[in-house]
Parts: sequence; C-alpha cells; structure tokens
Amino acid sequence: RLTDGQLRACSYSMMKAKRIAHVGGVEEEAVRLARRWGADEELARRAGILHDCTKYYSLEQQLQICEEYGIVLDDLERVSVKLLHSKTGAALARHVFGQPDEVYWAIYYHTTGKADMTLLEKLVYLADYMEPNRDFPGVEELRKLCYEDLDAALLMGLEMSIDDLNERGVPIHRNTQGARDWLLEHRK
Ligand code: DGI
Ligand code: FE
Ligand code: FE
Ligand code: FE
Repeated sequence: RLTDGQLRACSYSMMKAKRIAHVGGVEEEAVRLARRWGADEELARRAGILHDCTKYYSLEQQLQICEEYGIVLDDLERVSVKLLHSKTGAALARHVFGQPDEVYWAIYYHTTGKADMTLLEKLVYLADYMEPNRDFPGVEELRKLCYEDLDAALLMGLEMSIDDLNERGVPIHRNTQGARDWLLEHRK
C-alpha cells in the first residue's frame, strides 16, 4: 500500500501549483474536521490528498475513465467536466491507489454532496469548500460553523453554492438539490 507521502507525490504531479496549495489545504482541514467530529483521520487525509487528482483531465479522458469503470452518468454530468472530476477522482483513488470505499464515496460526492451523506462525505465536502486558501464573502462564518454545527455548515455551503450557480445560469445537479432538500427535512 502507498504511504501518504507517495499518494501526495502522485496527486501533486497531476496538477498545477495553485491546485497543489488547495489540495494541501483540503488535507489539513479534512484531518482537523475529522478530529473535531470523531471521523477516521487517516481516511479523511487520503480523501483530501486525492480528491482533485483528475481535475486537469479533459472531458474525453473523464468520459473514458467513467466508461472503463462502469460509472453511469446522467445528461448533465455527460457535458459538465466539473461534475466528472469527482467521479473519476474516486475511480482512481479506488482502482489505481487502492483506497477503501469510504474514501471512494467521499471523493465521489465532494462536488455536489447528496441526500443523507456519511460523516466523512460531509467533512470532505466542507474541507473542499473552506480550506485555508479559500476566500469568499462568508468564508469565516462558514469555517466557524463547521466546528460548531456540521449540518448547519453543510446547509450554508449548499445554499451558497446553489445561489452562485443560479446567478451564473448554471444548472443545479440533482444531488446538489437533493443534499439541500434532505437537510431542510432532517436537520435537527
Ligand atoms: O474542484 P474544486 O474546484 O476544488 O471544487 P469542486 O469539486 O467543489 O468543484 C466546483 C465546481 O463544480 C464549480 O465550478 C461549480 C461546479 N458545480 C458544483 N455543483 C454543481 C456544479 N455544476 C453544476 N452544473 N451543477 C451543480 O450542482
Ligand atoms: Fe473538486
Ligand atoms: Fe466544493
Ligand atoms: Fe477541491
């Protein structure tokens, strides 16, 4: 099995400097969140390291990987390279880097979320959103909420994301909407 250092070297070799800083931030933040909320720190770390490893693959390469590993795509995913990198990143994490299911699914859902997420899925989604290199209005409030009320933070992230996509006229994926609707119904 590959060490964390080897995983980092592989993942970083697949991206540009700016993305490497982000991925380092996600690893650090995911581990910190895992410690806070009692998730497996090592799985959080590996999901963080690998979550964007296919970010620079072309749409064609992404589609080919999905085909190779039997990942079924909907109409929106077939044309959205940004929605594919999470699925292909998960596929490489499992099939190339030998990571377990928990890491696979945390990477798979890190861009959209989904209804009824596992703890690790929530932590990686949020670490991706608010790691130390991210900067946008509200990021400090989101960071604070992540350590106080995880589901409230998740809902805040999803609503900001949906507002932003709507403003840009980008279609909302059913898993993004599903994640938000689930929280509105089930959050205590
Ligand atoms: O890979 P990162 O840049 O670190 O972040 P990410 O994996 O969260 O990807 C963010 C991108 O994904 C952003 O450009 C918008 C896109 N995205 C997220 N949710 C949706 C979406 N695109 C569509 N069409 N629909 C969504 O629901
Ligand atoms: Fe991503
Ligand atoms: Fe994100
Ligand atoms: Fe990311």
